[in-house]
Amino acid sequence: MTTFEQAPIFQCEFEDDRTGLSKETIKRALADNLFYIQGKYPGTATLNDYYMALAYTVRDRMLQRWFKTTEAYTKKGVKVVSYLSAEFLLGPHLSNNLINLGIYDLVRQTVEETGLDFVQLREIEEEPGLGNGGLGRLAACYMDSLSTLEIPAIGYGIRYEFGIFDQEIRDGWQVEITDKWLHLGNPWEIPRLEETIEVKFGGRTEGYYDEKCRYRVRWIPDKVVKGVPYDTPILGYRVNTANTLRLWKAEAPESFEFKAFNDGNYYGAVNKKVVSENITKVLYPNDDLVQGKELRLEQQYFFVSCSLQDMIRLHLQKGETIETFHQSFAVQLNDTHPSIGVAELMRLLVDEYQLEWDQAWQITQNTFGYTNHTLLPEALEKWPLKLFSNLLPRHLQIIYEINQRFLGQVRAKYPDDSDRLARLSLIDESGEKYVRMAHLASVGSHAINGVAALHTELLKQDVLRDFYEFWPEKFTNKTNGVTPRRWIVVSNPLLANLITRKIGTDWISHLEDLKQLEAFVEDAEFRHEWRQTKQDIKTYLANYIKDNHGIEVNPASLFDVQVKRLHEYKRQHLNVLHIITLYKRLKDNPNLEITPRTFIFGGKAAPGYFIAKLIIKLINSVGDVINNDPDMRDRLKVVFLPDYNVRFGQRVYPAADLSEQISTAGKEASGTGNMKFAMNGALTIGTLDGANIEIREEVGAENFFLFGLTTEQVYDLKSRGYNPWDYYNSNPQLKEVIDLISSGFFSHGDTNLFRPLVDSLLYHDPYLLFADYQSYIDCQDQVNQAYRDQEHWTKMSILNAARMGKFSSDRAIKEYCQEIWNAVPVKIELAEYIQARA
Ligand code: PLP
Ligand code: NBG
Repeated sequence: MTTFEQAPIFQCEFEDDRTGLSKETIKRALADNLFYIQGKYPGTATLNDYYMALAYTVRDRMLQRWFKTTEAYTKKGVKVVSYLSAEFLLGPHLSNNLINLGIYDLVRQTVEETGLDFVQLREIEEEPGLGNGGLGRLAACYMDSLSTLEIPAIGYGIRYEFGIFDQEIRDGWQVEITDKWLHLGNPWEIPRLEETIEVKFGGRTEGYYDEKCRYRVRWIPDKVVKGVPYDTPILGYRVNTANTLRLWKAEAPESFEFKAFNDGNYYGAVNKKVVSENITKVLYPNDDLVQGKELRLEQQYFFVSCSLQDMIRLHLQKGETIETFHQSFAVQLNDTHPSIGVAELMRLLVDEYQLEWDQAWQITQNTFGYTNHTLLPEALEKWPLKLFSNLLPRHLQIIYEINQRFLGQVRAKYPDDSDRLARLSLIDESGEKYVRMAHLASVGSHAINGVAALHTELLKQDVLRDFYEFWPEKFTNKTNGVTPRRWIVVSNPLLANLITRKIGTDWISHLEDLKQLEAFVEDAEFRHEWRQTKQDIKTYLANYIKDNHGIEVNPASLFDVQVKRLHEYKRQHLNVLHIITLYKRLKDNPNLEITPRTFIFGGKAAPGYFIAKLIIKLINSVGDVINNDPDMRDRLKVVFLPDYNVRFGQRVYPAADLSEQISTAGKEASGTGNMKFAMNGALTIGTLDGANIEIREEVGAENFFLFGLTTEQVYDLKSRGYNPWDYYNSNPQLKEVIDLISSGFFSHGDTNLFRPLVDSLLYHDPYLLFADYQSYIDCQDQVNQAYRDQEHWTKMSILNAARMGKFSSDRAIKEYCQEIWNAVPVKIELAEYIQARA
């Protein structure tokens, strides 16, 4: 027998008994983690301690995969997709990881055998809310698909200490509460202190001649900040790939300045540290709006510089030379937030690695792809020149150089077109000067894409028209998608089970297989099960609402749901106009037969967006009146559920009968909530906007409730001169509804409360609610009729889910891989004896 002293030191590989998946090893790991990591034993452990022990137990089972994945990517010739995004709205990790590992039931049973309540532990997890909405959630779905498809990938972003605020509703108003998601620790991440990177800010530049007498520029910054990477494994579904999400935290280079400290200036000494660390303190809580704050540009540059330096380091570690950088990394810019990367990569290549400009430019253009996510002018980022040059003086010079060369090309193609030059320039000189970030991204990328077919067309015709005329070949469409793992399997296990009983499990990674469900549409038994499943999920939600918000809702009523960020273009207030219309009808005619409905809302408003906050107040005020009016009985209910986030989405999408996707045509780039609803068997009432159009094409026009003006009609009406008064004066029903709000009926007689909202509609109505009102009401009446025929409704519901294959993020990621990134799968192999255990 070998003794301890005789044991060969490196014989033990990384695998140990904790990688086993038997109940016994899981129980042992739970106990060990509780004791050795949390430092607790069952007598003193809190619920959170148990959750942490469970999370570590699950993470341990991912580490081997993670380690093997990282190792495989260090090989020469492997191209890695680098997804640069200021937001990743991940949602809770635990359930998703259990599903992807294939051990959800096993772990749940094991946990329960130890006497713990699995659901309670699952629900205690704080979700990382590191994003505002659709854009950040898309990044999270794409990370899931990249791993599931075994594509080498790394997500780069910011580790905000405070993510999107928590929302409370007090007296009907939104109140913002700081999101302290890290306060009890984050078991899913591992800091990699040894891979810290330095980022420079401010200062000045100076020219010099290098040893070959070439003119060069160097940047002398006045501040340096450290970027510390925190890594989270992102596991694919039932594969061994675990890609990395690397989020950067800002730290001061030294804890504090000893000189100032010794001189007695204690506050001065720590101040620098505080200022540096502010960079990653908080997520800007704006969706589809930019604020132009210096700290925001600092955040963007900080994470982009850390990430590009990190990529270059990884590339050189493979033994490659800098000239082949673009063969190692395909970098995608998730909107313009990381677009400063174009100038930063040029700076790194030219100033730090001493490449010639033309070669550096070729590498840069080959590296980047740019995804645009918005058509709203207020969301297109531009930075005042002064602010930009103070923070990034070298980058401004580089941008000028890029611009001069680019405009030279434009001039060659369009010799006497100074208007075009001004429109295309990276610098907006029409008034105060700005750097236009969408232009920088477009010039510096080899591919530009929109996120739904209509959106891409509108980019070509409007927002990026001049770029399209100049480089038509750069433009492609990549319609968004969402991951069925989180948005069906994790969030709707009842439906997932029903589907699986009929068609097996392949649909989970090949969503187009849901088509097979069409064969059962005429099967009355199946329809019954489908309807019953929806009913059960609605009952869960109804109980949840009752327990947590004290509102009784009727699970047999039609659940009409609008959950998304509050924004005028998304038109939650159009939905309210419909609710008031129904209310009026019932008041005027108490015995009217109507389809009972529960209107469910959720969503956060940007803290500075007054009208959006007033819309929340209006929803709650209308709800108060309706929910307390005995005439409404069980027929109408209005609930605004606070703090809409990923976890909440998982609860509510599956329970919806009707999905409200009612934005003004031409305003919603794509939408992804629309996809989550339809996959879970909700029918959509929607305009021809964003991905609604493609959803309707897939599910069939007869299974979709369409209303409203088209984008063309919207443009046309606006160009003819839109006057909301015309609609108000000619539509008595609309007039009644608006007058009721104005009269103070929903505001205890206060006629001023909703005046800003009503006036905005009467005098401007920029999102054409009045123009679409009647068409919306008529369409809602059709919904009522349709819902009465439950058999037919169920058929439509099944067909919606069955035809949603296109909207898997797996399909979207395959398109990006083939048409933009040129990336291919790499199979990750585990050690044989681990595979045998798994
Ligand atoms: N916020 C959360 C938490 C989500 O899950 C989603 C879904 O995609 C969104 C926002 C975006 O919703 P929508 O596409 O309806 O704007
Ligand atoms: C949002 C769009 C949505 C779209 C998501 C994801 C921004 C800037 N844009 O329509 O408004 O679904 O991006 O592409 O958040």
